Amino acid sequence: MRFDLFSIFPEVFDPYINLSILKKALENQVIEIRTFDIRDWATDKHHTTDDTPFGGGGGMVMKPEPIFSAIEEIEGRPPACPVILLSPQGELLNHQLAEELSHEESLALICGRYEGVDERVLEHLVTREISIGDYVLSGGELPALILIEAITRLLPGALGDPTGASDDSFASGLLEYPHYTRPAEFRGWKVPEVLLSGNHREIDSWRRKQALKRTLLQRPDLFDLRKLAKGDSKLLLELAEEIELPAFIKNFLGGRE
Ligand code: 9D3
Repeated sequence: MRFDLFSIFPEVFDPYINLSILKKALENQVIEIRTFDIRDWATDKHHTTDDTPFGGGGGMVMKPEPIFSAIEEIEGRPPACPVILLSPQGELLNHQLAEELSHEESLALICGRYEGVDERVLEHLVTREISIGDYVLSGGELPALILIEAITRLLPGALGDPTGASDDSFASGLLEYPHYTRPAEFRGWKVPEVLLSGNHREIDSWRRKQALKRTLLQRPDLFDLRKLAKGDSKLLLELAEEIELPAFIKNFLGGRE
């Protein structure tokens, strides 16, 4: 899969790209990343990429011409791939969106700066607008790297591990169970007995119950009744004795008795 990054700060990508999982995926030719400086397509003497907003008000707006020229020269006119603008107004990135985009051959990612981008870029060039969450950043560069990493992890061969990302927590709709490693006792805090038992049926059941419990307590919004497995009703009934279950879980359990 190819990612083409368009930014006025293309140099910020290199240090992160050449690390970690992205580096491995690049070496294994699972992905290709090209970075482009939008400034290279600005035609005036000072290579201007921004200007003051029509109608007044503070801040600067990214000019349309250099962005159109850059994207059309690299991706064709009209572009042959999805053109994504990273923006605070976009749809929120999640596992499902990353999974959907992982099936594309190629993506063009535009990283905005300043107060925003001239609306004609959104109307006539961009096919999709994506945000990474409801907080203010200074530009789309870090969001673009986050999007690339989230997608790359889902590509076959990107993780050294043959199981890949299929059992990743957000694919299952549940948060992960608690993890422990040696020592079995640290400052008097013991690892749960069941994990030392060697009984893998019991361990699997304990982990599943903990994953259900955590999700219900910390991220009930993630909980998807359609993704529940066979033994889960029994585990949820046990959890009803330990925590106050959300109403939708009580209804679900009630409806099965
Ligand atoms: C002050 C009003 N802001 C609108 C919410 C203006 C504004 C804030 C931040 C305009 C641009 C930006 C720069 N941010 C991004 O380009 C961005 C972003 C983000 O700030 N948060 C979450 N995801 C993203 S993706 C791109």
